Amino acid sequence: MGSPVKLSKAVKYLIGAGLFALALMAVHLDGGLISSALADGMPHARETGLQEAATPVAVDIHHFYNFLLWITGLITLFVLILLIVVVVKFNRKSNPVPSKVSHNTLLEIAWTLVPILILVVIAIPSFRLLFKELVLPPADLTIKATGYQWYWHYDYPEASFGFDSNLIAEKDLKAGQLRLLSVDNPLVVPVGETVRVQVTGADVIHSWAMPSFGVKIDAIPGRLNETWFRADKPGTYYGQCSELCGNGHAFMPIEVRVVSKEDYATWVAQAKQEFAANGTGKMQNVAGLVTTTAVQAQ
Ligand SMILES: [Cu+2]
Repeated sequence: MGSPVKLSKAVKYLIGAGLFALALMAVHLDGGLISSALADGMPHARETGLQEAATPVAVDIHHFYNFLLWITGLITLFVLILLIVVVVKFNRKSNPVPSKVSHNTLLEIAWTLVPILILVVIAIPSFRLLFKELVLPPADLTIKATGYQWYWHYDYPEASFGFDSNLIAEKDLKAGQLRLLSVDNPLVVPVGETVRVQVTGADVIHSWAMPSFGVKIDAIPGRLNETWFRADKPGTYYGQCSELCGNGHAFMPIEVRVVSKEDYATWVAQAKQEFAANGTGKMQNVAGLVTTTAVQAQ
């Protein structure tokens, strides 16, 4: 430091870093807007935001995410300004005789209290969101998702049927089906109804994750986890197992079709017969719904 050339270089680096951080933030917020335009519950190339929210919980997660992005952005900007002031005003050349001040009570109280206040402001919506996710509202429908190496099995205990849901291999994809996301038997749920999802693992830990629903919950052998969603728009939504579960981890996607109540009733009637007839539709360990025991892999 000291020479004007070095000084201007340092300031330039700082300003450059600050602008880069702000640009990243802007692109991120913008990415959220871009992805909102695509209402189809799947990831897209080059998007930087979150997948479009399809449930009230996901909407709240997006709000909280944007809120945090603003707070962290403003703090970053504030620290950047302080650093620039220090570099410009207090270098050896412009400030040859340093101040001997060792403390300032008011300043010290302020820099303790302000971060506490910021954390409280973050904690309030954070806890509200956690409660919304974890306290299940009365459900219209219960579904049990069991993770296997490497596919999902779904049970509809109220309608007494279940089925396996397997990835469609790349060579078998038909028009409109997605590589690594489409499955042979998707989960089907009625639109606008509260669905309770009970999740467990049959062999190792998996994770049932649906980004557009704001749901990600571990599927743990010997334990029954619960979550919920209410999809407000009909459509097809995709998710993936999100816990490294072995070499087929990338090949056990989740496909959820959200359909009208009438279509759902028709599908249930058909599915009961179809899955009973082909033998894959046996309900698996219904006792697990209430006793939280593990589903046996055999
Ligand atoms: Cu898995």
